[in-house]
Amino acid sequence: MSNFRFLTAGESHGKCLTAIIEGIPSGFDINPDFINNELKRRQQGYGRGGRMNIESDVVDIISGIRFGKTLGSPITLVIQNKDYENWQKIMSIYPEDYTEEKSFTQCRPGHADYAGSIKYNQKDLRNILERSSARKTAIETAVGAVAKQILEQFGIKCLSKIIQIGKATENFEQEIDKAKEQGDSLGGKFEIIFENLPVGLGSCMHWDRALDGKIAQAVMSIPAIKVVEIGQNPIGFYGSEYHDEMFIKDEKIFRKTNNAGGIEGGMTNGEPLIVKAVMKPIPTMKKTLNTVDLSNMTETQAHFERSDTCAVESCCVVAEARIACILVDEVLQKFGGNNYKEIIKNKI
Ligand code: EPS
Repeated sequence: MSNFRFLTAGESHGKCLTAIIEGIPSGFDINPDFINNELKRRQQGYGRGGRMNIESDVVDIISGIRFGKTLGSPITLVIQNKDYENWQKIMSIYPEDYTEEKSFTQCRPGHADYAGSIKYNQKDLRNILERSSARKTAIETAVGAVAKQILEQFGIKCLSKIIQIGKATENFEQEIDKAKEQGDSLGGKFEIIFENLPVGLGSCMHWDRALDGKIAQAVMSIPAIKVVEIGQNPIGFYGSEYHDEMFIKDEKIFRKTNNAGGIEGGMTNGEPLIVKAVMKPIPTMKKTLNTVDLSNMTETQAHFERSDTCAVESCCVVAEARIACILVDEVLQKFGGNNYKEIIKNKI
């Protein structure tokens, strides 16, 4: 049973992106400036493409908040797609507006095009691209920014950093410039830390309640993520080297290491939660790949449309948001209650 749940809707070049969040108790502070700042963070980062010059994502909160506080009712968030102005005819809901402009059949290896076209029986791959695009992560970032603000009211804070871009562990911009010159794309690795989590979020009692499992699902399902790690990758360690020994001082348990990344037995153990993830290079590239044109089953080159050279920094912001949504649900389950006052009392 989830306390905090949400549903999003919206196509990449449709009118807007929308989310309805349900399960937030009344009385929590929510500041739209914080959400907009997170949206800005997601849009930035070296290596982003032309679409980011068109959009300047801003959230419109149309329900659930009054005078800066949650009402306990569903919260509705909307982000307009500015680019929709250029796509109105192509994205029209009316059959009489049908045009072949911008439709394509040359599937991009690595994207959702091929499997999506078979699954949803679509000849025009735009019908798959529009929802599978990472554009939808803008509204997920807004939802995560609501979750983060609630977590902050429990003293829980989030930090993150980029560890690697392509093969580089420094001079990231140079690495991205090189890929751009070659019409190529680059992935990378990032790390996210949540501090000050209470002990016992998640569960060791059922597989689907384990916190590490929930986090892995939430991060792995972000477009282009291929690897999720919690804490230190344990490959090659002896057990005596890997596990975080426990000590006691002034009646307080402490550890000198955090290889477990803050989770033992599917539950938080009071140490910082450390999540690392690897994003693959974006599959839409000027340097096109061999593929098949699904309209006539002949070999051709993959479809290219404006894209990003590298979106690892943005992806990291999205992953922070996804993890925040999992954590806020766990925190609200643990402390219970219908309003801020009740819940904070349960925490103490
Ligand atoms: C994105 C918007 C998209 C892409 C990118 C993410 O805009 P457009 O398709 O109009 O250029 O820049 O999408 C992908 C990387 C992808 O694989 O679909 C955004 O808002 O983040």
